[in-house]
Amino acid sequence: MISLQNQIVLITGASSGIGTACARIFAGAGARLILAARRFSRLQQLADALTKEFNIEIHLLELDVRDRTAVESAISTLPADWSNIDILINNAGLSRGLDKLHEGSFQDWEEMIDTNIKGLLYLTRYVVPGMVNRGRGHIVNLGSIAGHQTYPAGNVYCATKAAVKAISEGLKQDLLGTPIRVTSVDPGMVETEFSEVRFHGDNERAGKVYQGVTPLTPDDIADVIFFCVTRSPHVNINEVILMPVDQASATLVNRQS
Ligand code: NDP
Ligand code: 8X3
Repeated sequence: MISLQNQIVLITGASSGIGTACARIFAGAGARLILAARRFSRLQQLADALTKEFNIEIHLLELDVRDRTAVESAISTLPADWSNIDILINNAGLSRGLDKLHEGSFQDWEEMIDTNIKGLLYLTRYVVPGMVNRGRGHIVNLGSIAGHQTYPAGNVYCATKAAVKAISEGLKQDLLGTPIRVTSVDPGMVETEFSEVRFHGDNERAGKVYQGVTPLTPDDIADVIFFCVTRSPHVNINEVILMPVDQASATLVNRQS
């Protein structure tokens, strides 16, 4: 197992769910954290709590990953002692709507494609060249079982996660010959703000997604990511698919009524 003490870890989507859980587990290991999201006040609260508890250094980025110029500027203007990013966790992402394709909302599609595919590509494109130059680094992408199995009305969200799968595989191939590692962590059902966001703030509908099942928690995912990045430097975990015991596929869920 390798130490994360003083390693620089950039986590996108750190203001909620899996990203917040990642920030906590990496803070506990003594990493230096760059936390990015649009909701800056949430990042500030998280940073205050983690700094107090773990006495680590944190740098915050108020960033919309869909904005390529903003991503370029955020990465290129990092203070010198924050610029050598060791681990990039491309976690920012969302689903919008659960509609038949022929009835879908253009705005929902664009938001998912711009965030889950283009945002992830922008971060990767601006961070990875530094890793290549330094000869060290690890990229962890948040995929999903939705990238392996398309489910009814999942259409565009599933397509974005299938794209993440292809991008992770392509990046691994393109980095062959370097020591840089690439991992895709692909969960099933995790209880976060994900469903509230998918249903545009309809909390009642969101709650029903997790009714009668024991879903994964954000900490479960952070734990797996932590495992992947702390293996010996010659080990690359390409892909991890994990789901709750109560789930067997994107559509097969065991609910206690
Ligand atoms: P949450 O809604 O709890 O968190 C999503 C995070 O993404 C937030 O911090 C949000 O921050 C950030 N985000 C969204 N859009 C942008 C943007 N344009 N720019 C910057 N940050 C953005 O959901 P999860 O924690 O569940 O989701 C994290 C990842 O895990 C996503 O990629 C999701 O697809 C994936 N995933 C989730 C599963 C689940 O069941 N929950 C299962 C499989 C994969 P802010 O709004 O402050 O910008
Ligand atoms: C989130 C899991 O099954 O809701 O990626 O698409 S699912």
